[in-house]
Amino acid sequence: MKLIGQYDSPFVRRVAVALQIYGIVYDHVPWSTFGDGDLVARHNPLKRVPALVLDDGEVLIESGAILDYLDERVGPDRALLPLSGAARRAALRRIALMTGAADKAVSFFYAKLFSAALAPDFVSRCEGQIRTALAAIDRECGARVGDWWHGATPGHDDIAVACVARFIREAYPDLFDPEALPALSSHCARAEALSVFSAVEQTFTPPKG
Ligand SMILES: N[C@@H](CCC(=O)N[C@@H](CS)C(=O)NCC(=O)O)C(=O)O
Repeated sequence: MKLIGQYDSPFVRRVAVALQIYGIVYDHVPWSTFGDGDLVARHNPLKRVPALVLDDGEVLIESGAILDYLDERVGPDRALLPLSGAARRAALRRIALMTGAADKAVSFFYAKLFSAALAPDFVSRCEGQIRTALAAIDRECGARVGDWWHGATPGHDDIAVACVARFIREAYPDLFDPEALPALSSHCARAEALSVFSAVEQTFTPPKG
């Protein structure tokens, strides 16, 4: 199995952390979607990462779909999402909030990189959406009992929160004030201290426009 993409992508990293937790061995192919765009496109016509190439050559794209496959592969007892009910819906909502914030943050970053000027209303809308998503997840972290949402080890929602928060903190330091986001910052520190996170980390490097 090969995981394509660099670990400064929160989408690639959330798959990589899950692979570490599952104990699945894989080859990491750290292609950049810009510098290695043509290589990435051979596996994903959208020229996006992550892409997971299975041993029989099948290629999975989209982090949520990849994790869905991996949960199925390890089986219900080791899946990193509650299997049903309110706990599953809440976890999926947290994941949607954070991956949505990451989608916004990534496309806003590209817009700034490739555009000579952006309309101020667009800038404040994007920045506002990122800020309010972070504030909402900070409140959820603060209301949680225990270190993680589903027991003793991180689930897909815990992982998405930590990976996306780190990406936003590095790509938009002005939008991430640790003092204003205390519960989220504690969550990130707890996650980053785990070997399953530190084994797959890379400081954000902006693409060259
Ligand atoms: N929704 C996708 C988002 C993936 C994504 O946006 N990846 C970024 C890297 S952080 C990318 O490949 N960007 C290149 C591009 O969109 O041109 C997922 O969950 O996998």
